[in-house]
Amino acid sequence: MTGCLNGGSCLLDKKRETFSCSCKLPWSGQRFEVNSRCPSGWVTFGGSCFYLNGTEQQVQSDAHKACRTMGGDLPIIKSAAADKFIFELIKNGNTVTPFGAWLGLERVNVNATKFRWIDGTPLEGEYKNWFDRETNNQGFNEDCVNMFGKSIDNRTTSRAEGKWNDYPCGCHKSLNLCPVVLCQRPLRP
Ligand SMILES: [Ca+2]
Repeated sequence: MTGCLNGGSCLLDKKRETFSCSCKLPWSGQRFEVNSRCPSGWVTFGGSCFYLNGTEQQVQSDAHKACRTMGGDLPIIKSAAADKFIFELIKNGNTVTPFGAWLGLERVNVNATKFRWIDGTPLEGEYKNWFDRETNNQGFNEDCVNMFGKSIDNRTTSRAEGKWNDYPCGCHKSLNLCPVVLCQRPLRP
């Protein structure tokens, strides 16, 4: 891929033989940055590449595997800016569900009170963005985490958009309550 598929502008860095572009997403017209140091079809933000797979994924560990197959992993959010970027991405995806996307954040142990990112960083003392009264560990069964997506059909409140929620690691796909897969990987050197 040498630029945008659907309109946009690119900057070429001849010295490094790389490019970065501001491209429109084909399905929404929203602009995102694309960089030749990411695989084709991925967008970039803050030194990482992101790929939004529009498939609702029932089991968090399967989402994890899907990302690993592509050389990435589930997203890790350590700043308000990255958090905002990821919500923009999922709300402009070609599949939008109120349950948003799986995050790379897990309870340290089943029913433990503490969480850690999949890179091993404890959540304690780091940026966080839980929704009101979360984490609630509903049914003592919420060891994984999703970011709420765009509120549609009144199935979630609009106040929840972009906020985090502890969630069962296996969701109810038949009820359309599943997050989609979003993957993150570093920019190639
Ligand atoms: Ca919860």
